[in-house]
Amino acid sequence: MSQSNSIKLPNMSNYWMPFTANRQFRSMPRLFKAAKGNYFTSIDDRQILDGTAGLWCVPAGHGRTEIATAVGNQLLTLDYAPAFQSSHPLAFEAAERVAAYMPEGLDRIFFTNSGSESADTALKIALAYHRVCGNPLRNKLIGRERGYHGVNFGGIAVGGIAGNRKAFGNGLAGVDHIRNPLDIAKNAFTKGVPADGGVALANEFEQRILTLHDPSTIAALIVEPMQGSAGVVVPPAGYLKRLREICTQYGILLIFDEVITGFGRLGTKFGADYFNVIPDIITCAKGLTNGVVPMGAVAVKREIYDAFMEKSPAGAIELPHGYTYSAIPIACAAAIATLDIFAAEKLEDRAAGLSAYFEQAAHSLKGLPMVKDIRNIGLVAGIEFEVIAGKAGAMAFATYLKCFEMGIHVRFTGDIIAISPPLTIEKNEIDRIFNTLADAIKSVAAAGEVGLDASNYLKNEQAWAMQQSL
Ligand code: PXG
Repeated sequence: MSQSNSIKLPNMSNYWMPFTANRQFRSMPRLFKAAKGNYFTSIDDRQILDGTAGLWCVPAGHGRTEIATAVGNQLLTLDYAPAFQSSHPLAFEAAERVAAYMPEGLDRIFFTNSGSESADTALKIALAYHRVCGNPLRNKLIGRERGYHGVNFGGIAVGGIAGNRKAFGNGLAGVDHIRNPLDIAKNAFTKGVPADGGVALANEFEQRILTLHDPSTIAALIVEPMQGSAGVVVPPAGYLKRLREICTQYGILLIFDEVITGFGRLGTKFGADYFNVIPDIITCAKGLTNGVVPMGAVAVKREIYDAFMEKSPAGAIELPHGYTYSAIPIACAAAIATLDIFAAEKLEDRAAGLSAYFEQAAHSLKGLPMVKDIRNIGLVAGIEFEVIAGKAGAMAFATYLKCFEMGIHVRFTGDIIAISPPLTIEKNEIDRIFNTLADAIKSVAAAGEVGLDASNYLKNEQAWAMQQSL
């Protein structure tokens, strides 16, 4: 802590930070300057264990030279090729590799630059698919309460997190939501997948939403196999399978948003593999390039792609959609290098092998003060706190800050802490994450009002911030 005088902070006036309390951040900046393996180096030269794989996006660990070399070489060979009406060989190779990694049948790949763009792309493909098939009135989109599908207009319309929607107007018309599967009263502290209630919950889609709208008006249902951003919501057994059956029965496309669950997070390639339920469309991003170059992908069943190819007029652009940076060479290089690492290191199997140990460690927090529920699946855990009246979110935020002080990076959302380490995590590091988290929870809870006051954490950072504002 004595190093604070030597820290040179950037001028923080100009950068408007995403999903961040900007004013508060400037008073206690949390800055990283390097990363390697499972650790960040903070600006004051502390090693911070990455309990979140960045923002769920660095499954293979930080600073992978294979990816850096591939990207660097690619930049010096072909930096850019026009993405519309021309392309480059690596785009096709990346698509072939992604297709091979997808569940069987989802082998037509559209590239985007983020999870948000993947969600909006998938929704547009669903609408355009029904239109090209002669069903333009099948144009409603169904999401789920507490769902997160990024921040673009389509994504927030089908998304179900009120805070991400309320400031941005009326969104898309023709959207509705199925119920959220979280039932703490019934399932608190369940290890892994809750056993009961899945089919009944999924049946509500048919009984409530389809009855209300008429199934013939619904284009697609989009869900995350496991809701990540909403605080790790694991669906009960049978739920996704039943949603699949209902969608198939009524000709509704089922989209799995696998931006978080893709690339090994659950101990399988995709959530679809974990739950053994194959959707019509999968969206992904994040782990696709190990988080280092923005890239997303939308994988569609071949029949969907074929419908566009067969039914569009000859010579027409079948899907008037795409981005300047769709399949930009460096992203393709990064994706191929990442898939090579997954193949060589079998990271999905590694995650599966660690998941029982991780589950045990996560559930060791049961009984700590304020802990209301613990949920887990694969290498993901959510620890939900009791809400303190008038101070929603304060417990989780203070816990996050305390963990940061203690050298562990965790995520907070509302009153929930989420843990999702790189799949390269070691057992002793899993211990360290949960032991530190336990200490942080105890310390925050024991300090009462003082413990909940964010300004009592990261004093060193506050000292730097003061120096800057002088
Ligand atoms: N879909 C899902 C399921 C996501 O989790 C997106 C789409 C959007 O991806 P982009 O690349 O546009 O951000 C996401 C992103 C968190 C957290 O800690 C989650 C996300 C992003 C940042 C933080 O919960 N999910």
